[in-house]
Amino acid sequence: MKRQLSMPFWCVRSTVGDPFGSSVMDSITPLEACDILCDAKKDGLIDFTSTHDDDIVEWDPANPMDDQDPSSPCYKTIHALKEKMDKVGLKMKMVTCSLHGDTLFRNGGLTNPDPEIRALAAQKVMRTLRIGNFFGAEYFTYWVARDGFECQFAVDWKTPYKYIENGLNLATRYIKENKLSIKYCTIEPKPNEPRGEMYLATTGHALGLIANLEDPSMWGVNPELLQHEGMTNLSASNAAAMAIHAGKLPFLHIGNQKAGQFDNDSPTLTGMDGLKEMVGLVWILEKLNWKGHIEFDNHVLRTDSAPGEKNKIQIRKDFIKHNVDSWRLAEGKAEQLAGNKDLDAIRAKYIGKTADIGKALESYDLKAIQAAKIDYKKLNETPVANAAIDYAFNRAILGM
Ligand code: XLS
Ligand code: MG
Repeated sequence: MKRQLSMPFWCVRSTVGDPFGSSVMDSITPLEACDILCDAKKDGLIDFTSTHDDDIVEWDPANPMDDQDPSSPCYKTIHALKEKMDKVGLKMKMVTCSLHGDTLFRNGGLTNPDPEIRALAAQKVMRTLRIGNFFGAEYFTYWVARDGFECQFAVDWKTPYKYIENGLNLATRYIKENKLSIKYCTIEPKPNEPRGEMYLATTGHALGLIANLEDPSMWGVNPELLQHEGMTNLSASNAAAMAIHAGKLPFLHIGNQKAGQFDNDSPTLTGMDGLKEMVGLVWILEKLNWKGHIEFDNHVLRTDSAPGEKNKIQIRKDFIKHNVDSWRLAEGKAEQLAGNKDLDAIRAKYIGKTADIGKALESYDLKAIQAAKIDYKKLNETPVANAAIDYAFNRAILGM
């Protein structure tokens, strides 16, 4: 399936700094980023974009309603951006509140132990939701960011999950009470950032917490694959499959990652690892008939970044094209695999076996299950032969 694609403001505005070196690329303004994104829309590369509040407007904690004030820089900027986007039909699909950039939130945003800091985080979330509504955004994302800990003895363990629930319920109430455009919210889990631990480390953590929210039907997840699960050597395959099974995967964040390293955020399929895993992930999305969209969340390679006025636009344009082309490669290959009858036949030899006892298990027919006579020896002596399936897929992936 040819999926709709989104490229966020923050990926385009990134100047590609890291903890050991400052920015490589010259910075660009939100309006310059918007022009790059609008060109990508005109060129048929992307359909949507998304943003943190901080990617497009400054935050003044003393003026939390500035988005409503026509004389404020915030008001003027969001109107100027929307005018540009409307001209080319570029849609703001998702908004997310930055609770990581400002130093105030270094010990957490929604989970900060100080209620005044939590209140500022809540005000910032509400402003982000209003900005999202202004753009007609459909999704609000909560990424755990600094909601985590560097020292376990420094946490009042009775509170963090309660505070996250409070914060997310507040977002849902604000959306409903003000009838905002946002129709669904997502949690974006991540194991660490970059030190310590985050409270919602994985897709499973996020799905578990959703059950405790006031309105679980408003909340899903947007795992960032391969990066966030890969950081702790978890698989993208079961993260996506479990979220789809739960009916809670509206969109995915996509980029590349060498498993076990800190958030590489390499562009799609780019780098030493991950090609097979990405193709496998997209194949799973096809096989499960998943209908959601793809949002890139990665950055220009540090090597490919370069300072200089003339580079600052072109490198970012090339980055978008590279992401889109690479995604289409993975998507094309996954479609080939999913439509390949020979591969289906090889899989069918080993998986998808049916028997009456299967029905009994699914319908909880306890008597039939208890009474079933099953040939343990025969089953135990039958090799499973996953390698044969993998070999067939490897041949098809490598085109041989
Ligand atoms: C960082 C996250 C972040 C979210 C949006 O690792 O991917 O960029 O996607 O807040
Ligand atoms: Mg992300």
